[in-house]
Amino acid sequence: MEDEKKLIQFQQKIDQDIKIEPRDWMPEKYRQTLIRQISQHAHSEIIGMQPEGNWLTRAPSLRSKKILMAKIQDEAGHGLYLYCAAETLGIKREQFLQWLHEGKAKYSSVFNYPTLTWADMGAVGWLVDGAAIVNQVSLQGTSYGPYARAMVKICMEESFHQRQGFEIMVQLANGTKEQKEMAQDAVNRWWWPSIMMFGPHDSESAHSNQSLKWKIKRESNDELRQRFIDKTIEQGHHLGLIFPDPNLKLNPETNHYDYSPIDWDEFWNVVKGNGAGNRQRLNHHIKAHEDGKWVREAAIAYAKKSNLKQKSA
Ligand code: FAQ
Repeated sequence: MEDEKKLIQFQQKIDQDIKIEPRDWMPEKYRQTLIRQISQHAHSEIIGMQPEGNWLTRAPSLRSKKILMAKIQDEAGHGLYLYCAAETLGIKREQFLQWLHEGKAKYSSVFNYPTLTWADMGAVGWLVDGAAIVNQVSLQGTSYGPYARAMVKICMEESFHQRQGFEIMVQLANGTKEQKEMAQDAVNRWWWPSIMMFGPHDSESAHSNQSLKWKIKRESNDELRQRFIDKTIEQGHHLGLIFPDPNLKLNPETNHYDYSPIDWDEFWNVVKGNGAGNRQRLNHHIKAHEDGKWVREAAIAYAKKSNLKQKSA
């Protein structure tokens, strides 16, 4: 009875758009859903540094190297904000990483694709960050306070990332014949993985109904995917590049772009760990985590020592 009353009050708060804070009562399933989604979001930011890090040593100018470094550094910061938000739900960072390493926690499917050319740095920024922004702008209104506040800061930086990618695409699309071909090839390879980032169609999405009711998600996977497609097509036209979908047409009745069926077999194959880069991404993360163990231990020992000093002073 007590819990039922609490549940009704909880839903009333959600319906009134009052943020839920770490010390507030919350249903266990709400907490578990947040732990899953926020930690997976954090892992995506961190694993997402790898395909871009791949190009740091080969960026074509000092300017582009500097900008790419700043972008990757931002992604690390986003991972940190999100791990901190997830930790307010009573789980330690080390546990999140263990779940990732054991394959129990996911990260975005899109980061399992290889970045083969410099144009991929353009396509990732333009399309992958572009898709991430559409999703994250919506999540600024999520019902859990620490997650919503992390999103506000992240969104400001993501818009710079999207522009970094678009700038590369503009340069290549207006460059030599070879550069334009490189840009087109990157769009051919990154378009569908970006569309898939939004997750399964609403009818197949296991968590959407409850997450929308609790306002963890503010809009559905398909609504966000459609918004991304509609705004990105116009940008593609500006670049003079062609999207790899012959059915991409503005529907005068809906005023949205229609698109071809998504290859869900490919999506689930990648999500289940069988994409081109899954093993490499995870092994790299595990190795970096193990190699950095002594640094974490030294930092903790140093913090303890300086705490003791402060207390005795
Ligand atoms: N990849 O019932 P739903 C970025 C899973 S940040 C892998 O619809 P939900 C920045 C899903 O987890 C990109 N798995 O699930 C950047 C669930 O499995 P589970 C990350 C996916 O949670 C740019 C199952 O399918 N953004 O890119 C994917 O309600 C460049 C059923 O799906 C976020 O994480 C996928 N794409 O909705 C960084 C945003 N989609 O957990 C570096 C926050 C679905 O039961 C470089 N997350 N699944 O085992 C969300 O908005 C939601 O979690 C969704 C999925 C929309 C991703």
